[in-house]
Amino acid sequence: MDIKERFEQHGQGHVFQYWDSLDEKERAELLEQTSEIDVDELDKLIGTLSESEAANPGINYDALEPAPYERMPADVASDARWQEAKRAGEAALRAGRVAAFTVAGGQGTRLGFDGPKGTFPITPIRNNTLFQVFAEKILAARRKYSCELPWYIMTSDINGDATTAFFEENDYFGLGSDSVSFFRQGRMPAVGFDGKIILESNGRIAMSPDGHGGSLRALDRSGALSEMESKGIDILSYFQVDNPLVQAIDPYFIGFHDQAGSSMSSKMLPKAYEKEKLGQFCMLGDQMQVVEYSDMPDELTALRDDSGQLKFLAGSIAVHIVSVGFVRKLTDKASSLSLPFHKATKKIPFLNASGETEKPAEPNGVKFEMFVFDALPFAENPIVVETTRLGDFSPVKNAEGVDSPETSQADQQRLFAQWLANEGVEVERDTDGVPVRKLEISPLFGYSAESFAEAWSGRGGSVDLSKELFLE
Ligand code: UD2
Repeated sequence: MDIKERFEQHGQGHVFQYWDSLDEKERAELLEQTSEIDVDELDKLIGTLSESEAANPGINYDALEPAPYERMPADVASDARWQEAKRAGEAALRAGRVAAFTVAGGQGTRLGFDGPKGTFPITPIRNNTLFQVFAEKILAARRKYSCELPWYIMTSDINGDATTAFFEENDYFGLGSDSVSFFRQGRMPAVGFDGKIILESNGRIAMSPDGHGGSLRALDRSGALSEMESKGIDILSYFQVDNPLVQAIDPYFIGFHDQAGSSMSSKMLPKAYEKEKLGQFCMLGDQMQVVEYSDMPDELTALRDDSGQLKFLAGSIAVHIVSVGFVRKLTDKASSLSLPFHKATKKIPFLNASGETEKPAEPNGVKFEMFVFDALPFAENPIVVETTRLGDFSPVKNAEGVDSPETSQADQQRLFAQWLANEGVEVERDTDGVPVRKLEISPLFGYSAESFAEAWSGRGGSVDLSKELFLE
């Protein structure tokens, strides 16, 4: 059936109302936009417009319990269980079963940075970008485990071209262009409260990225999933573009996941304070679920156990291992599994009666997004593994204040100082624990406490601590 007819049948024919006045380029663009829209899916979403905006409208909060997690022992090196997991993870890496996967489709609006977020400079001395930090972590793991370890990066319509151009310009940071793949996430149209798709100009629909949950179907649509299957890759190490401290490739985490036969595993941090903006790992009956911080009722967030510790302690830092077979299952057209869409009421620029694009003063419609952690209720044996804050998490979200470039650089340097201290080298620190003189360690030298210790012992010699220190 003709695409225009299909939209008309679904009450969305107005998106083509200016067709006759559009030039060829505009027509092609509109056809591209409309071909991305699944009108049946959209009908269902429009049917929910009058329902609550809560991301998990059906959740029975009274039945919500904290999810169990694998606690990190004080001394990982002498813990038999953790060492066994590490061996399993390293074996999977050596066998070439692992790929890295970064979601980098977001817009970085809060950071106020004009460009793909991964191109933001973040290291304290060299000002290396987020993408370079991850690239070096992946390169280091490739060297250590002699494996291909390809890297898949999800971009979006907004930043896809700029991202690939950036990798080209930087010669793929030594990874080789054939082992770094980019694909774009899907888009969703914004709709008004009346259920009509919003036009932002006479030839353009207001569309936005479909959320990081869209990464699963984009993996399938782009052919990345089939490519992994043909290469024997069954483990995806998933992380967000905004977190330079992430252990992009963590053999312990991979090992726990593999040993448990889990389809999706996650890392947790004990929340630093009640209202920390982290999703919450919960159980609803026998299903694991992340409840986003904004949806968690205050009474639950505030609950404490007898020892005074938060009852809902396990915060999600958006670091997962996802099995490739699970992504295949979730994206299989024949399966009835699908991630729910979350609704967000927004001010969406629209085409006004005088034919101009107008920015509304009040919210005028709804955007739809999927969240990757909504796959957890479908997962078999999902496990949650504890990590340390400095060892895995210091995101760059805001231009200033909490989770900003300043806090992230301070955390990077705290971590590097800790690695040096483990080897008996004390750098001078201020009262906040941040080194007084700048400190940076390239992931190619060390990307974890253990890899740093190995490199340090092999290096020999001393370092000059009277000035800033960069190790690579
Ligand atoms: C996310 C989690 C939160 C916590 C926190 C840790 C959600 C809803 N919340 O919060 O629970 O774990 O991270 O840092 O995820 N992205 C895309 N495409 C999109 C939207 C986002 O690729 O359409 C990427 C984006 O580039 C970024 C990541 O997803 O890498 C996180 O997105 P965000 O900044 O919207 O998530 P945030 O900080 O609200």
